Amino acid sequence: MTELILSLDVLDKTEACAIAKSCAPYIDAIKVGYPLVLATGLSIVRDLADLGLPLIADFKVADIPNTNRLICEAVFSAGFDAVIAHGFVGPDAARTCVEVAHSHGGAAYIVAEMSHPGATEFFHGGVAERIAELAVAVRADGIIAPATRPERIVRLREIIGKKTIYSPGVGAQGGDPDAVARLVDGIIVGRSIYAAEDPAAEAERLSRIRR
Ligand code: O7E
Repeated sequence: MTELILSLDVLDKTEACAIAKSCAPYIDAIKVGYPLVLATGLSIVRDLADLGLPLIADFKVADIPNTNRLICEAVFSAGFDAVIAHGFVGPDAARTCVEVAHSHGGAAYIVAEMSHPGATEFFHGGVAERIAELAVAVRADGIIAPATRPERIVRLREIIGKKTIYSPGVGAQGGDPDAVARLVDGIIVGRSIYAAEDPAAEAERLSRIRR
């Protein structure tokens, strides 16, 4: 079954908690990134933890190994269950994120290719493939691949095999959830849910998408 991950990119704590609570029966995890954490502080993690869903820290960690370690330790100490890191920083820096995640019993996912139009400038031409290979080499739990380019998901799947693929870019960015869901382990959805008139109804609709 393809997971549905809510990307909770709202800026108000009360609104974030209300949306998360109403969608909770239909989603498998919540992705929290810079917009929400910078607006509300890390305490949002404790507020959301009450829902009992895995919390994924989308900080796209991309620094030297020591700084990556400090960031990831803070992520897991705050109560997150998983972290998302960039792979273009190289194997030592990416491996650090994976090691810290695993030492906390958590998971680490590496961004192989991004979903926006400009991402093709640097990720295409073999780079995304190399990052996917790196994700395998550093024993990451999976990769992030673009729902806006299903053919690229297919290509990256060839490299990573059965590892998890989480895919953002459906809905607001144009990706078709029906086409993508059968290719990946989870779709990441933000605006289509949280900006909907009835976020819970939209989450429920998307949750019915199965491989
Ligand atoms: O377009 P939306 O509103 O459905 O939101 C998509 C979310 O996924 C948003 O938080 C954005 O920052 C994130 N995202 C992408 O849209 N494209 C990517 O290539 C990568 C991510 C991302 O989350 O990376 C880590 C999973």
